Amino acid sequence: MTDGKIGINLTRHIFEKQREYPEATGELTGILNQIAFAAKIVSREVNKAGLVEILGLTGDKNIQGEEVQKLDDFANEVFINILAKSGHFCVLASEEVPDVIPIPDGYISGHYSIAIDPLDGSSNIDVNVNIGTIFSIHRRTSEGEKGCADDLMQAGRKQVAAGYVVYGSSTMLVMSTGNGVHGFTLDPSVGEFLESHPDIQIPSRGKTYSINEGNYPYWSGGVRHYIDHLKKKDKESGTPYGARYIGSMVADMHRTLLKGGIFMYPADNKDPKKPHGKLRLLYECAPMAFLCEHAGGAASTGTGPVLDVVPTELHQRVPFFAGSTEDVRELERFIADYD
Ligand code: AHM
Ligand code: MG
Repeated sequence: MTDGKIGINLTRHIFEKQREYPEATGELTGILNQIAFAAKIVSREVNKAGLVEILGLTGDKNIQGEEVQKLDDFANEVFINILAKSGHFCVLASEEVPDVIPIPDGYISGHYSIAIDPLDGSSNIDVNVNIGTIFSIHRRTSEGEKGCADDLMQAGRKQVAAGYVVYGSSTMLVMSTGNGVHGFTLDPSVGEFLESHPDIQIPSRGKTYSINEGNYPYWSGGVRHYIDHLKKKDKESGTPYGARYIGSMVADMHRTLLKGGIFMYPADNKDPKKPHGKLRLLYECAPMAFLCEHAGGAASTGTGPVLDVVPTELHQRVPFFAGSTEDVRELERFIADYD
């Protein structure tokens, strides 16, 4: 039994925020409802994955050359099906699909574009560790009946909304429409996302760093010196920092948003085919950067704001450093001094 006090749900939250902006059309409410609907279906499947043998590899490789797992396929299909037919979008992009995804014939072409990573952290699916969905929404810029790649290839700064869903010990949706960053937790008993983390603010400095340190020999001097610095004993700078790395960007960024610190996936020289690191600009870095900045933090490529990068390729990768502003600025200073 509860005391009858129930948090406001996602729909009411967006509706109330939109009332503060009389020019808003209300369309974002519909968009976020469709995302929440798809997320609930994926969440249900993630929770029972071990029971129904949906885990495991399909044997296929995705366009990044990585093994595709069954849950990736499922999440990809659910999100594309729901979003492409929602009437809100003119074109879609997904990590799992090489080209832009058009709206199927017979369905309305809407005013927005959306880029998604339907199930991020795929290496963690088989081991019951948090995974997530990331989304980035832009207003349509092209004219004509159908949308095109230009509607997706816009700087992150121009996003009208972005967010992620983390499938963890509970399922949470964290999003921003440019008016604060807000977190909602799925109450499975009523099937609603209820506001649980209003107005998330990243502390200006954290105490943890999050990076795949096995790549140390492949990083630039600036990144290596920065990590060395974080591990030195120095009362004044608050070091040594603690290390936390899950290997699911959504989970690592979720912790960073709530607790502060810095998450990093730098460029490295491990694989000549990936000179800019591993993470993708459109549906991983730009939406996370949008959330970071709107929560009072920062997100950088090491030399400038991630949100100012104008995409040149759909599946472009960029170095990524995000979290507490003072930590990100310090990293930038190391890169400027050593690289
Ligand atoms: P994915 O989209 O194939 O799941 O890859 C992205 C993931 C991120 O969630 C995470 O930050 C990163 O890969 C971890 O990479 P690594 O195993 O190299 O540390
Ligand atoms: Mg991914």
